[in-house]
Amino acid sequence: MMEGTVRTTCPYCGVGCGVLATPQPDGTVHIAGDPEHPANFGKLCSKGAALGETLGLETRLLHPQVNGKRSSWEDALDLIADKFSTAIKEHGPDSVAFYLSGQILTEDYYVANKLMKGFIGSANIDTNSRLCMASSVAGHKRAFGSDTVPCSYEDLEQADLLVLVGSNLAWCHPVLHRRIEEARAKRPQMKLVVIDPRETASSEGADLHLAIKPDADTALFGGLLAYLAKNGALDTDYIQQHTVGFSEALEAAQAWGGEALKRATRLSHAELEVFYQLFANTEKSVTVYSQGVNQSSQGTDKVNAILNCHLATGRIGRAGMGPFSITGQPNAMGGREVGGLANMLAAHMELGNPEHHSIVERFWTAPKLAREPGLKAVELFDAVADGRIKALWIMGTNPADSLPNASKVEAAIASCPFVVVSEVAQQTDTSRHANVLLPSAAWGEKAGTVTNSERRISRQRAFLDLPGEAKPDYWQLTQVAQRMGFTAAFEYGSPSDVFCEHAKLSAFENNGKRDFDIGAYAELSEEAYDGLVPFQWPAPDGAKPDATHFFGNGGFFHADQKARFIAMQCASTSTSTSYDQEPLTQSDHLTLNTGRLRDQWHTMTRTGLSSRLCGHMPEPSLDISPVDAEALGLASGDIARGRSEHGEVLLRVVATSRQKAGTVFAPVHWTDQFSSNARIDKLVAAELDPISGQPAFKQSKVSVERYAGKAYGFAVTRQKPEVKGFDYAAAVPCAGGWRLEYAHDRQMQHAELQIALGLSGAKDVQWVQYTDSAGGRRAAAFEGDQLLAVFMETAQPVVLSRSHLIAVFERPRWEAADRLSVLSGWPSADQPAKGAIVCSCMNVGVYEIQKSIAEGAHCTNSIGAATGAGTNCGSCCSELSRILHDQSQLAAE
Ligand SMILES: Nc1nc2c(c(=O)[nH]1)N[C@H]1C(S)=C(S)[C@@H](COP(=O)(O)OP(=O)(O)OC[C@H]3O[C@@H](n4cnc5c(=O)[nH]c(N)nc54)[C@H](O)[C@@H]3O)O[C@H]1N2
Ligand SMILES: Nc1nc2c(c(=O)[nH]1)N[C@H]1C(S)=C(S)[C@@H](COP(=O)(O)OP(=O)(O)OC[C@H]3O[C@@H](n4cnc5c(=O)[nH]c(N)nc54)[C@H](O)[C@@H]3O)O[C@H]1N2
Ligand code: SF4
Ligand SMILES: [Mo]
Repeated sequence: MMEGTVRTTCPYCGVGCGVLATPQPDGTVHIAGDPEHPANFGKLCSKGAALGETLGLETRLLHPQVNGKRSSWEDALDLIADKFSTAIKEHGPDSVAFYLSGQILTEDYYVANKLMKGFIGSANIDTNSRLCMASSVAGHKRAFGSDTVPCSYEDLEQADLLVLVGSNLAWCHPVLHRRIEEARAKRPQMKLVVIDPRETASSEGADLHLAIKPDADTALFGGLLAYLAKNGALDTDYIQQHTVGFSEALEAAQAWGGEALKRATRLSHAELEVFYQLFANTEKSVTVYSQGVNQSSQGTDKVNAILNCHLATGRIGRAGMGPFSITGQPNAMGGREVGGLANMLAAHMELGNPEHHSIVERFWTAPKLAREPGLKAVELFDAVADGRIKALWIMGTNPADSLPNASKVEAAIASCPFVVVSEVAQQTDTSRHANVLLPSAAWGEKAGTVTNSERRISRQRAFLDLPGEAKPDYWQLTQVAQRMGFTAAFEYGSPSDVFCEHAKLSAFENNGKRDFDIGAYAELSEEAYDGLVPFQWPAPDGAKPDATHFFGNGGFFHADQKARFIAMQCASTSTSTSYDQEPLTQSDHLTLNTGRLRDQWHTMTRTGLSSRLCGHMPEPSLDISPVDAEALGLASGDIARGRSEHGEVLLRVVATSRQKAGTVFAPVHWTDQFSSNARIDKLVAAELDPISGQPAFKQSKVSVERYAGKAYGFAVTRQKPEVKGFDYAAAVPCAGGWRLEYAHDRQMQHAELQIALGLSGAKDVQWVQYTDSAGGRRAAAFEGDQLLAVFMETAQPVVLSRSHLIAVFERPRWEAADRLSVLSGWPSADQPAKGAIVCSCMNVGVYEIQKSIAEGAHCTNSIGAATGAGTNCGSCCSELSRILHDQSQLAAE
């Protein structure tokens, strides 16, 4: 390791990669993968590799604020304690709430949960994990009696069949995807099946892609269960010894005849047969699933349909086998472990279970233990909207953007009498409505632990000083708790005190009765905590269990130690009747699917700071099938208005055969901070899974129509543009400044544009401009010899080389004679254009990749050799394959 290097863990996805961070003398931080971390063995994806570019303080919240004015910590904390105490006194404990995040650390989470459930006496503490993992939690608990993920990452490499259901692993868990790719390269017999309504980077290299009808997963896995029974692929011993309810589940699954199954899934007999046969014949099978499963009004049923098939074949808890719910956020698992959901207690104990109440009550010496479940995320914000919640504390999440029916949620937050937001970013769509803003310590400044998808607990360590007056989240909570009168229970000297207490509680009166036990870590010294090496649970005190799997020999956590099969009434899949009409070309019948892009993280407060990451997909897009696009008069590059009964957005159209007719796809990432009108959750209805309370984010009914603007522009500016004034606008950083795409219903006045382009502060602006014969405008603003902004605007979507204009912008000085050349919009013949950036690490564009293929590159390696693309983190390799594939098809035509 380099001198000064600190071992820590990536703050993004649930893979939980180990990171080596080395602060440099010039203030930058060198970032590398930790070769010793068992999640990534040195690898990082594009987001992890760019962490060093997101540590700047320009957009950080650095001081507490009360009602928009800077305040001292003392005053802010006193005020919070007073408002919470008053609300509790006047309206009872259920009039206050915490809304937290799978991105805060276990220590933060533990303190918040203890304060709310043990001392305030309410269970109104929920988190964005409700939007993320709640259906998996509910499915696990129904089947296993506990929220246990039975697999480890090694299983992914040891399997002979991997089934990805509703998971775009290549973009959302890229390092796991790379590990799988490498395992497949070594063992080509290993098969990969992807079940996803659209083609994705993950389906690119799959042996089989089932473009299933949205939400038909319960039917698909019900059909599989029936097939396994019919074809002698059951493990009858396992079923007999370790489970109950098999015959009822099978009977329900058998209700699906061949035709009904085909109609429900929109898959052919051949497709179903190939998948079912593969699964039946491959003992070492792992089913990986994520939001295409969880985020559905039948998410819990989908989970149990998958678990049923693994229980029926006894393929669980052995090497290379099992159902594997992959978590999204870096500490989604830690949040579940401390009980940070409204329907859990602590350390995987339950509300509503008197024995558990007693354990936790005595352990905490809790004066007022909550015994009933609290409000789940969507209900919680309903209660904010109708005035039941008088004081709300939001920490590490941005609900004004990420909850369904986002405009309503934002209005609810705005109307709440008292809102605290703990944030690292100066302004978010949520924090603009806060009464009190608390500056939180960010990644690299705070210390604690996170648990990744395979139950591995790793340390996050600080390698930077706390900037401004920022303070860790757990500290903020302890200070308020103490001011509310709960001094003794919240006197922690450091995160390690919190961690040890959490570990102790996990072991307290446990004796193997509860899955979550990390008693071996209950007595860590400060030094031992500092040096903690990543470990997997269970880790009870005393003998370390030899296996890292659960349930290979039964041992479930229901009272009889047996797993439950769940009988799913297959009729439940027919609720989504609109999918039966195909192809769906009626504009008011499109199903909106939403999800993630490779290089952005959620609401972009951090990844939106890296120009490299922002180069990948710089606009809020709407993927639509060519059939629907044609029917609606839309072409790629147009702007479309998406509308539901809850709101509307404007998005850039991408017509692509990856999208099936009747469905559209939009990314989740865009907020008012980067776009004028693209917050996708404004469209999404708050339809919930009745068991888990998780919203159905992937199946909204929307209409789509062409937006007929009068002016379409592209600009590059030095200062952050003001996106608000445009109908459509998206602005992200690029090398040397900001890139802006916009569309408006009229040509803007020059003065308006000047403001929008961030030029209002510039003193001596000189414009170079011309208007072409079609009325298009091109202009560049200079101050002295510096280029401040350049824009090109036409009556139709702008065709020009964006990458060229961005490159032009990087030139430090402009002589008067050269200035007009800025306005050409295309590079001269000796400077080839890059095209849209595909490889963000090496800054390689699609034109360069296409050129290398035309010149003979025939695989991702040879593209890499010619252009550098894919040679660093490898996150773009599936896109390179896609370009190769498309290009070779073109050549064959
Ligand atoms: N780059 C990046 N990575 C991330 C994140 C990020 O913001 N950016 N966020 C992290 C978080 S918190 C999470 S939760 C994970 C999410 O990780 P994923 O679940 O892999 O990501 P999504 O893109 O939300 O959705 C996955 C897929 O589900 C498919 N799908 C939609 N409906 C259905 C259906 O009915 N059935 C099936 N079988 N599939 C369906 C979608 O088409 C989509 O491709 O990613 C994590 N990783
Ligand atoms: N339509 C649709 N909507 C979705 C989804 C979908 O697939 N489709 N997915 C859902 C899912 S799975 C998820 S997980 C959510 C994610 O949605 P959110 O949780 O709302 O999104 P983030 O941008 O991750 O919000 C994290 C916030 O915490 C701040 N932050 C970062 N570090 C710290 C810290 O250390 N302390 C504090 N206090 N704050 C910090 C960040 O600046 C940011 O504002 O979105 C959900 N919404
Ligand atoms: S895969 Fe990427 S985002 Fe996820 S933990 Fe690893 S480096 Fe971070
Ligand atoms: Mo998530």
